[in-house]
Amino acid sequence: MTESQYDRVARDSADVVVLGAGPAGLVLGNLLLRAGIDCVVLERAGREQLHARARAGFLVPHTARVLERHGLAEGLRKRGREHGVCEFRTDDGRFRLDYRQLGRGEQHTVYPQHDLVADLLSVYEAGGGRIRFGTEARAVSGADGPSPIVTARTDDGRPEQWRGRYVAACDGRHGAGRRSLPPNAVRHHTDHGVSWLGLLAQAPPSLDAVGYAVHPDGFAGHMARSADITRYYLQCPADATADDWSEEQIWDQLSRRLRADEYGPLRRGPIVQRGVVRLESDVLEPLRYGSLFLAGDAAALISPSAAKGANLAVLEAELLAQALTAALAHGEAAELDRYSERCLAHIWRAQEFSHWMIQLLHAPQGPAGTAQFQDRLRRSRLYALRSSRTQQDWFAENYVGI
Ligand code: RFL
Repeated sequence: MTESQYDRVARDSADVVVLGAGPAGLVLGNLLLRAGIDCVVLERAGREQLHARARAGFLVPHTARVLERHGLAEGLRKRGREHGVCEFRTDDGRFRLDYRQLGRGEQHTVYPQHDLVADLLSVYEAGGGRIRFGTEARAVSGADGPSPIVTARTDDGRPEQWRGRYVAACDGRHGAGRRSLPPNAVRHHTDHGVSWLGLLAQAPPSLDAVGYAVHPDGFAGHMARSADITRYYLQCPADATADDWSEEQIWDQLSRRLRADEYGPLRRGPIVQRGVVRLESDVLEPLRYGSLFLAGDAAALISPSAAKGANLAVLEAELLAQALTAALAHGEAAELDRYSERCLAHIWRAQEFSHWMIQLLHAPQGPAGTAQFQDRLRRSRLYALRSSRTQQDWFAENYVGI
């Protein structure tokens, strides 16, 4: 950039520059705002896009408690629905786990992620929070010093620079936070070798439970989202594209795998959203690089098999807000030093359980002999889950815990 171009770059500052307005960025933004910390949120998408992005729905009790604790739970309290039963459908019949009666006796709250994002945004803006839509962070530089700089570009092509004392990268797995890490950053990554066709159907739920179908044709899942929207998953080939199936084929496959003939028909309706999700996981270690901190999917990507991603994002955002507040308002930096370690303990626990779920729900791949052996292990795992109270308590604690 020449000097005259540099002069035309809009420059601004905030104590904390937050990248991304997903659950992580907006919980963090709200908590900083409440604590009187000067912050700004830079978001690549427009407001309408944020309101329309349907993703997660199952929130664990810890997430509800965080939102409640900070006055962010009004929508969740009014429109969220409690949910505490899952049903497995297998070759050996079906069984239900009422996890409200197991483990710690806790349950999920079903509340669509885009509604949560809309709530967080409206509280943030009502409190005077600064947010810049249509502003894509390109890079973070100077994170090894006291005033990191975020280089950004607006939708209409204008370059911007934001100087902060800290940068919180909450901009997901493809964001600028990850792209700006030093070469010594460690990324533990695994591809689980499984793809799902993720579907949103404009149809009421077909079961009064989360449905997990373990079928020779592949996994199928059923999760209520609201009275008239249901999320379904269909395991699909790795090279599949979202449009490979007609709506009729999708419903036929879902019915077959969820064994509708035996257990009752599915309530069909138009498929309003579809996309292929590759089940991958990764964890960045550490989550801090000088004055740059990672949270949410930017810190660790987790496969949706155990519905933990948005919940981890909220947990990390609260820990980061506490640590940044201690540093900026009270001059205590110890919590910032502990942030990475504290989050990683939760992240790895969630990764392990999510990995266990993947192994439970999908036929193993690989050479025939090994795959057969693994398949027997999987059946044994299902049997233990069906018959052992100890195993069920362990499942429940991990399923709704974080
Ligand atoms: P998000 O939600 O991706 O938000 C990141 C934001 O950053 C913006 N952004 C940028 N902004 C500025 N500059 C850049 N360079 C930027 N790059 C990106 C994006 O526009 C976006 O607004 O990340 P965050 O906040 O970390 O939250 C993570 C969760 O969204 C994610 O983990 C969950 O959706 C995962 N997940 C689920 N998690 C649950 O806890 N329970 C569930 O039931 C659940 N179901 C799911 C899921 C994820 C799914 N997909 C799409 C993989 C179901 C599915 C199908």
